[in-house]
Amino acid sequence: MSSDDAATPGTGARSREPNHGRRITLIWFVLAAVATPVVVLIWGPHLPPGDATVQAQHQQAINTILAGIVTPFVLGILVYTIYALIVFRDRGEAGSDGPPIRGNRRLTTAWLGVTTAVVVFVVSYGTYDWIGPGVGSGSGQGPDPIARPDGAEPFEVQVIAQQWQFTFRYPSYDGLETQDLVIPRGRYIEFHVTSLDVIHSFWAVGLGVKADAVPGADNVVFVRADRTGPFQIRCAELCGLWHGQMYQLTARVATVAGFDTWIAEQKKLYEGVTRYLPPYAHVYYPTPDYRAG
Ligand SMILES: [Cu+2]
Repeated sequence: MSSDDAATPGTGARSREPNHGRRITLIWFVLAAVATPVVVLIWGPHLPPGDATVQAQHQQAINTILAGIVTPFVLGILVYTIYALIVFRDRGEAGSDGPPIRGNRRLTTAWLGVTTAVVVFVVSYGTYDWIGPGVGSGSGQGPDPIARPDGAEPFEVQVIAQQWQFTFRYPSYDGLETQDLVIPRGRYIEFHVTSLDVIHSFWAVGLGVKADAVPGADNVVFVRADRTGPFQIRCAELCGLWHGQMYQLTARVATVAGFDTWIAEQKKLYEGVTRYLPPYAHVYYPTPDYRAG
C-alpha cells in the first residue's frame, strides 16, 4: 500500500489497492525471461567441470539445467523480497502493512506443486543420465558398477591413496606403479580407487571424476577423455595433517602414441623397484601377508 492511501484497511481502501500479485509476477516474468537464457546459453558452457571428458560433459549439462531451473526461483524470491521491502514497509501509519500471504491457498498450492515437480524432475533426470545412456559414471560405484560404458573393453588404471599422495598402477604393464597419472585419449578408463591407510577421495577435477578411496575397498569409476591436456588431482576428503598438500598438477591426457612413449619411460625409470611391489590386486593390506589380500 502506498503512503498516500494509508487509510485503515477496509472495503474502500482495498478497492484502491493495486494488484500486487500481478505486479510482482510481471516484474518477475520479464527478469526471468531475460536472465534464464543468459544463464543457460552464456554461463552454461563455462560451468565446471568443463567438457574434457564424456562424463564431464554430462555433469556440465546437468549443472546447466540446474542453474537454468534455479534462476527463476532465485529471481522470484529476490523480486518478492525487494518489492515487499519497498512497497510493504511499515511507514509508522496505522494499517500501512501489506496484504498477508499466510493462508493464501492458491499461492501455497502453486509453490508446493511447482517445487515438487522440479524435485521429481531433477531426481528422475539425474538417475536416467547416470544409468541410461551407457557412458558409465564419473563417480565411484563400488566394486560392482551398475552404470557401465557401452562398447570396447576399458583400460584399467589403479589409483592408490595414502597419507599424503596418490600413486597409480597399470596392471596391463606388469603392475607398474607410477607417481604421475597419464591416460590415453579416446579410450574408456576404468579407475580402481583404493587406499592404504585412511579415507581419501580421488578427485580428478577436469575429468569430472570423484571417487572415495577407502582402505580395503575397490571403488570403480569410468571416464573417457576426448581431449589431450593437463588436469589436476586433489584429495577431496579431509585425511589428516597434510590433506591440503595432497594434490597433483602434472596429470594429463595424452595421445595413444604419447601414452606409449610415457609408459615406456616409466617402465625404465621404475625398473629397479617394480619387482619388489606386491602383486597387482584391487586392495592391499599393510600386513606381512599382504599377498593374501
Ligand atoms: Cu587424502
